[in-house]
Formats: sequence, C-alpha cells, structure tokens
Amino acid sequence: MEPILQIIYQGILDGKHRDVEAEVQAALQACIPAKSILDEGMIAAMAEVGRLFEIGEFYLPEMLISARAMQAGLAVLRPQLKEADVQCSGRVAIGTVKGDLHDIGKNLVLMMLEGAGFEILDLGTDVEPGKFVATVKAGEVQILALSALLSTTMSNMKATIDALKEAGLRDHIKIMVGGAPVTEEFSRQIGADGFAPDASRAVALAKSLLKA
Ligand code: B1M
Repeated sequence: MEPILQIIYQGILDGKHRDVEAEVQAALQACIPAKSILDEGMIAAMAEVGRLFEIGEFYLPEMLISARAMQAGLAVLRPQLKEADVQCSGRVAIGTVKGDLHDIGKNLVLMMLEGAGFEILDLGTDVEPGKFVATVKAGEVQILALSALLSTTMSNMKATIDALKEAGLRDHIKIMVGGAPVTEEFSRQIGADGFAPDASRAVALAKSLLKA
C-alpha cells in the first residue's frame, strides 16, 4: 500500500479527522486515484474498526470517532466522485431504514449516484416506512434506495416494502437495497427490485432499474 494510504488508514483508526481530511487532500494532489484512497485507505480502515469492535478492543466511542474521521475524508473526496459531463440520470430517494443510525455506506452510495448524474433526496437515517411511503406518494422520485447495517433492522426493509404495497404504491417505484448484512437472496425474498453489494455497483443497478 502507498505510504500515504497507510497514513489515512491509521488516521481513521485513530479517529484523527483533521489529519484524515488533510491526508486525503494530499493524496489527491499526489494523483492517487480517488478509488484507491477510498477502497484501500478508508473502507479498509472501517472494516478493521468493525473487527476491533467485535473482539472487544474498540467500544462505541472509538467507533464514533473513527466514523467522524471517515466522514471528514469522504467530504474531501466527494467532488472527485463525479463522472465527467454527466446529465441527469434520474431521481433517487435514499435512506437508512428505521432503527438504524449507520449512514457512512448510505452517504457513499449517495455520493456515487450523485457523481453519476442522479438527483438525490436524502431522507437520512432511522427512516420510518411511512416517510418512504410519503416520499413515493409525492411522486418526485423513480427509485427508493434503502440501506441497513444491522441484522436487526434489515426486516424494516421488508416493512417498508409492505407499507408501500398497502398504500397501493409498490408498482409506482423501483426499490433497491444494500448494506453489509443484506444479500441478493434477501432482496428477492422481501420483493425488492435489486441489490447492490457496494456503492459502484449501486450506480450500475440504479441505471439498469431505470432501463427495465
Ligand atoms: Co455499528 N455495527 N453499531 N456503529 N458499525 C456494525 C455494522 C457491526 C457489523 C460492527 C461489528 O459488530 N463488527 C455491528 C452489526 C452487527 C450486525 O447486526 N450484523 C454493529 C453494531 C452491533 C452496532 C450497535 C448495535 C452497537 C451498540 O450500540 N452496541 C450500534 C447500533 C446503532 C443503531 O444503528 N441503532 C452501532 C453504532 C455504530 C456507530 C454509531 C458508533 C457507528 C456508525 C456511525 C455512522 O454511520 N455515522 C458504527 C460503525 C462505524 C460501524 C462499523 C464499524 C463501520 C460501518 C461503516 O461505516 N462501514 C460496522 C462494522 C463493519 O461494517 N465492518 C458496524 C464503511 C461503509 C463504507 O461500509 O456501511 O457496509 P458499509 O456500506 C457499503 C456497503 O454495505 C454498501 O455500499 C457501501 C459502500 O461500498 N451499501 C449499499 C450500504 N448501503 C447500501 C445501499 C445500497 C447499495 C449498497 O442500495 C440502496
């Protein structure tokens, strides 16, 4: 790994958000591709944070300060995630489902979609099924993108889809799902239109859903 990516990785583990911000900037200036910074420096660090939490070496405060450092680095990368000369590809409402406060993956998907020309309505985290329903009812988006990071909140993806069915709106919208515990099989079981395992495949999926 490039030494500067190692520094970013360590900065996220140590929760040094100002250093991460500065080093991501420096890496971009050194012409390191945004994708390498993201995958090798930043996402790899968050995976390690998760591992340390699992084995009891990190607690919630450490996870939180690492998350803050990750968000600081993402903010610097955001303009770099834009594809050249993109036109509006469609409109997407995105949110993390009810009970779930994780938003880093959701924000990354949002940024990549935005970079590919989608207009985004960010509903935030802990989004009640009723809020997704109201958004679809308003008729301004073509895709709902649901994120969940907890095995206990995945079921709220199904609750959201069921609420849309009850409101008679299921056929008015394409629904895509993702997040660490979510699988292709789960997405089929709950009646979503598609699943993407990561942010770049989320862009490809969103494009294909609008063609379908
Ligand atoms: Co939480 N947490 N956390 N956490 N946290 C996990 C998810 C966990 C796996 C850690 C662990 O035990 N190893 C575990 C879940 C276990 C499980 O249910 N299977 C866990 C737990 C248990 C918890 C709490 C319950 C802890 C507690 O309170 N005891 C608690 C729950 C709070 C709640 O939500 N109600 C909690 C809290 C937190 C923090 C608030 C401290 C913080 C979140 C801060 C924030 O998001 N602003 C946090 C963090 C940081 C993590 C880990 C360490 C990192 C998550 C992350 O940001 N990853 C995480 C461990 C891990 O994931 N290895 C963990 C980086 C991000 C880029 O990846 O989000 O997976 P990810 O997104 C990817 C893909 O999943 C995909 O694309 C993204 C980019 O490629 N993707 C989509 C995501 N959404 C998508 C949507 C799509 C398509 C693709 O289409 C719509």
